[in-house]
Amino acid sequence: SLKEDIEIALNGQAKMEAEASNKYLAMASWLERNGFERTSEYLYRQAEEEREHFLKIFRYINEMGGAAITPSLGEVQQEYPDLRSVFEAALHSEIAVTNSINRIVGLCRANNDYATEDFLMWYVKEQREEEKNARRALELFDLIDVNSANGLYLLDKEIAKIGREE
Ligand code: OFO
Repeated sequence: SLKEDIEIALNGQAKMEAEASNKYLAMASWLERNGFERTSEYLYRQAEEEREHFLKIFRYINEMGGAAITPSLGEVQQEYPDLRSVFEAALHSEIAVTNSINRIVGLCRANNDYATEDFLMWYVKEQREEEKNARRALELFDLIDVNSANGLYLLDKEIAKIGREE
């Protein structure tokens, strides 16, 4: 069974994953509306992955005898000034998720909840990968000149490859 503190923290994390999914969806839409076809596909996939992350926690809470609460989600940013700012926002969001997961792992340890700690290790690994990918996207902006003739086209193409290289 779940300690109350951990149940609350897991519901909070589920909400954060659902919000991450919505953020990626809005980013994918912005990219699609602005001609960035490939990165748009990439972030649509990310949106689906985050939805899975959400469901996985949601169902774990119930499996452990807790009560999974359907989160109400706030507004997400719909417009971005440029391509780079989308990927900056993605990295910030992933770092926030990592910090939150780490905080809950600490809570599990303090409460001797090894089952939940073990469950969360999947997220620890996943976040390592997602942060790496988000950092890699930003690195590409240093390698490819946005202002060159095909700069934006190339960035769209190269960033979209990141998710496929795993
Ligand atoms: Fe990348 O947020 Fe889920 O884990």
